[in-house]
Amino acid sequence: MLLNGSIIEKHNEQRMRRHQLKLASLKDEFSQTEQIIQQVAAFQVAIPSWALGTGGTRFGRFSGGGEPRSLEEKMEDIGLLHQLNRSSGAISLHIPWDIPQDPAAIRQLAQEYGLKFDAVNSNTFQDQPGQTLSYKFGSLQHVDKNVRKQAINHNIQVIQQGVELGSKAITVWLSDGSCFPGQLNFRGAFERTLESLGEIYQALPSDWKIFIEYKAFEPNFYSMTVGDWGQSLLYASKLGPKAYTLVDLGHHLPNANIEQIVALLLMEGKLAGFHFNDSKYGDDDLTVGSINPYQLFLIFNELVEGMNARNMNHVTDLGWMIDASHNVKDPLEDLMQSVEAILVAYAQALLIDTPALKEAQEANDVVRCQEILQAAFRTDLRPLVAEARIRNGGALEPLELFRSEAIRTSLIKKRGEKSVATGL
Ligand code: PSV
Ligand code: MN
Repeated sequence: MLLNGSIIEKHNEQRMRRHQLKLASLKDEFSQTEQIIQQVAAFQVAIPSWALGTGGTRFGRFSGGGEPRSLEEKMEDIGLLHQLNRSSGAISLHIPWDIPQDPAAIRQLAQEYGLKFDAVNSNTFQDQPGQTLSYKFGSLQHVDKNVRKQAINHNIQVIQQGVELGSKAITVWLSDGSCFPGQLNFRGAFERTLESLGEIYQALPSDWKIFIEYKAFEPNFYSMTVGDWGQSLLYASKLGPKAYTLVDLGHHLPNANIEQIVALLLMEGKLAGFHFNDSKYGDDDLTVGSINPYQLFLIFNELVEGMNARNMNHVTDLGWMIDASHNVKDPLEDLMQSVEAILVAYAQALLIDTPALKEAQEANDVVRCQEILQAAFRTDLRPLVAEARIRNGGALEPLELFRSEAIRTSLIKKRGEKSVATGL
């Protein structure tokens, strides 16, 4: 369901005076506010098709009701999100959780909601009903060539489905690995995986990219065959110029310096983009910016500085996606919070006085370096993000409006208390 435009206008009018006051104060203090507003207004974050429903753990799943029952309803939800925040104009599909049965109709629907199709994701970490061979002991790494072939063919099919929708990249995340020492010959697993990825790479259209996502552990707990950024980069380098490393913020060992990883991948021209989320312990898939917003800001600092150094387009040259799971929050509210956190971190990174930071770095003035970074991080730039949103026709306070319009209640009425969205 989309809201009538007049509801958004009324909502904005009621809050406009306060907003203008806060905006004026920022404009008064900083010379670059207009530039930041324009850059934030252009920035889009893709919403994963698998995160519109309630997530769960192996201990249970507590549905909040009104979950989308089909790909069309998921797109309806993202259409609403995008109407409210104007920054969620893309969807990332996970196949076979969401197979577009009628690609032309799905494309038409996406156009109506103003959505693009971001990277498509393959799935060889679960066995599907009726599947011939099992992925219990891996997919692209498997010792049995037939299993590898099945997994390769699935990835090629996903590319073909993506082509029909206008996607330009496939993200491959493998759960392949081993649970016990001795189970796997590491070199053999790497070589088989590389060979399989090579076949998928050959099937990429000329204007497509392949994103290789790494993860330190889970579901395998002794080794992962794409376990860290070094291994991913090794695959990507060997595969060729269309292969890149995808960073999911939850896929590192505790305390990893993700911003440094990002800086070096960017330097090498091998950073694909992100699966944004936040975590305290592992792959917690929590709301972006809910646990460690400073880390998110430091990542954006490296991104802005690194992309500028390579003359990259902030909006189109990397893949910006959320990969989160919502166990206790309303998925749409959670996604609104995540998108807002990403935009705030981006805006703050744009505010950093880069020449001054460079100067302080050259002078080994460590104190000043910290002051410069934290001056930007501690400035409340939410009014700039809100201004970008309303200039694009969105709501000043998307979350408030979502609640005051009782949108979840309407969705429950329409879809029922017990509807279950596909995904994890
Ligand atoms: C794996 O943990 C992962 O991050 C991959 O991106 C999967 O595609 C996704 O989560 C599944 O929820
Ligand atoms: Mn991910």
